[in-house]
Formats: sequence, structure tokens, C-alpha cells
Amino acid sequence: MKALIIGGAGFVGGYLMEHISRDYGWSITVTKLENEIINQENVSILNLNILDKSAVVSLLNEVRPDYVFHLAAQSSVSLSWKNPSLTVDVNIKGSINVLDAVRELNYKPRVLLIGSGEEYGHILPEETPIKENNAVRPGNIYAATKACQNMIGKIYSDAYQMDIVMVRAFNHIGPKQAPLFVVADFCKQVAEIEKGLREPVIKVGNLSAKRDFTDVRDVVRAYTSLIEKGKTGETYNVGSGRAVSIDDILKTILSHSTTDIKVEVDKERLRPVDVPIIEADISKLRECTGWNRHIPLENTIKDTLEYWRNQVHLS
Ligand code: A2R
Ligand code: GDD
Repeated sequence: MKALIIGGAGFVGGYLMEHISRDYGWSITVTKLENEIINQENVSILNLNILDKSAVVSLLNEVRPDYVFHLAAQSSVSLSWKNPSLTVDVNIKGSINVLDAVRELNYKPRVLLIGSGEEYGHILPEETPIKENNAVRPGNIYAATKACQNMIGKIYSDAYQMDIVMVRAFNHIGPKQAPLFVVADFCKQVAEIEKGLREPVIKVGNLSAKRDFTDVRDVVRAYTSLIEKGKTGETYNVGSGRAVSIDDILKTILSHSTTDIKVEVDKERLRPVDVPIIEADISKLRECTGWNRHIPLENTIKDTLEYWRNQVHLS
């Protein structure tokens, strides 16, 4: 099998490459933006900006993959408030470029489109944990772009009989994630405090939100299982099935530190809207693939904190 990973220099891309090389042995081509760096042996690395449709067409014709993992995105909810048009361009226009380039091929590779649990948005109490056929009511720009990507994926799949499987990924975390995201951010701050690089005060945003966190190493196993076994035109939640408050996440991180750390809410970290709870129903994923989380949340948090301690030590 030939796998193409689009947007492979990001957080998930690195883990997906490792998992495919180690556990599947498929040949891998991975794309990145020109300014990005990928250090991975035995993969073919190409530059691609998905906003350039003709470049996407040429690349697909050159690589002719069996499987396409489309990871490229502006992936931050927080940044989507600050740069809505970039988020719309990359997540909607970029995804259409990918789908339309696949449509132009004279064969039908299987495409996995990565959306988000954020698409569900304002979830009613009786809708938790949320199923894939629930209404989507996106509460931010990022979520709206991913809901749009999902709808367009379904349209391409039905209208052109394309082999597209869609994912709604809930929060994924682990070592090497950018400190734009909550667990990496808090762990980095704690590591810097422990090293004496900042005063013993951790800055936080909305601690009452509840999100469904899964280790990225478990998430990539779900993606490979879905590209093999998912049903064409269907959407699958990928999450743990259990929401945890950001406050509990913070307490767990702090419990692994011996330093006495004060918590301070930083208004800059609060979002115009932050939906209270997003929790996945993962029965459809389980029935289709037999997937189960292997890594408990506490272990992921410990690994992430250890990663940031090493980073801070090296800096
Ligand atoms: O924004 P950058 O410089 O970090 O680059 C990101 C890249 N990317 C693009 N690639 C090709 N053409 C573009 N126009 C373009 N704009 C951004 O996609 C980054 O290297 C990659 C996405 O990786 P992350 O931001 O680290 O996301 P992650 O956590 O790997 O999530 C993978 C997928 C995304 O669709 C998320 O929205 C979803 O899972 O949660
Ligand atoms: N980043 C950040 N920083 N978030 C904070 C902070 C803080 O200091 N304090 C509280 N939070 C809260 C946010 O308000 C949000 O409710 C929650 O922590 C998680 O925020 P992020 O880690 O930034 O992730 P996200 O939920 O907005 O988006 C992630 O998960 C989505 C799936 O649910 C990303 O990985 C998306 O790409 C993904 O689609």
C-alpha cells in the first residue's frame, strides 16, 4: 500500500508516520510546507501548499497513493478567532483543492478527512456523549470550517462516488504538541517554573470547560484502522468517550510537580465563546474497528510534562 500524508509536519503527522512505518510497512510519502522540517527515515518528503490546486494535482499524479490522510489545516480554535480568513482558506478552500484533485484522478484512492469534535459545538445536556448523527452547531470559526469540510466531503463522496471516510477527532495530546494547546501549554509553564525561568504562577484560561482527551499515539491507530475499515461516506468520532474538566487536567499536572505553583486566570486566554462540554460517543468507531484507548490520560500527562522538562533543560 502507498500512503500519502498531507500536512505531515504537524503534531499528528509525526506520530502517524512512525505508526505506519512500524506497524504496517506501507510506503509513505509525506507533504509539508516549504519552511517546515521533517526528520523521519524511509519516507519520501515533498513540499505542498494545499492552497495551490495545480500543485496538489501534480503531486497526486506523481505519487498515485492508495490512501490519502488529509491532516493539513489551521488547527487552532484560538488562532481561528484571530485569523478567521486564513482558517477558512486552509480548512475549506485547501480541503476542496485536495478533494477536487482526487476527483480528477483516473482511479479512486481512499481519503481520510480529519474534522473535529468542535463541529458539534453547542451540545444539549441530553445529547452527551455525542453521536455522529447529532446536529452540528459550531461555536467558533475553526469548528465552522471543519463542519463545512465534513459536508463537502460527504457531497464529493455521494456526487462523484469517491472513497472518502470522515473523522471527527476530539482533543488529542502528547509529547511534541505545540504549546498553543492546553496540556502542552500548562506542562511547558510548569517545566519553566521548576527551572526558575518564570515566577511560580501558572496562567490559565477557562478551567470549567470539559473536553475529551486522547493520547495522539492512540489517535493515529484509530486513523489507520478507519482508512482500512471505515465505510465510504461515513463520519466517525475519534475520542476517549469521557470528558474531563480543564481544571482536573490542571490539578493532575500540578500534582506531578513538587514546586508550589499559584494559578492565575489570564483574560487574554479566555475565548469569545467556549462551549461547556464536548464528549464523544465512540460506539461507531468501536463497532467498525474494535479500537480501544491503550494509554490512560494520566500517563499522557506525565509523558507530556517529562517532554517539556527535557525541552526546557536543553534550551
Ligand atoms: O500551520 P503550520 O505552519 O504549523 O503548518 C500546518 C500545515 N498547514 C498546511 N499544509 C499545507 N498547506 C497549507 N496551506 C497549510 N496550512 C497549514 O498542516 C501543520 O504542519 C499541518 C497541521 O498540523 P497541526 O497544526 O500540528 O495539526 P495536528 O494536531 O497535527 O492535527 C491534524 C488534523 C488537523 O486537520 C486538525 O485540524 C485536526 O487534525 O484536529
Ligand atoms: N490553549 C489553551 N490555553 N486552552 C485553554 C487554556 C489555556 O491557557 N485554559 C483553558 N483552556 C481551555 C480552552 O478554552 C478549551 O476549552 C480547552 O482548554 C482546550 O483548548 P485547546 O487545547 O486549545 O484545544 P481546542 O479544544 O480548542 O482544540 C483542539 O481540539 C479539537 C478537537 O476537540 C485542537 O486539537 C483542534 O485541532 C481539535 O480539532
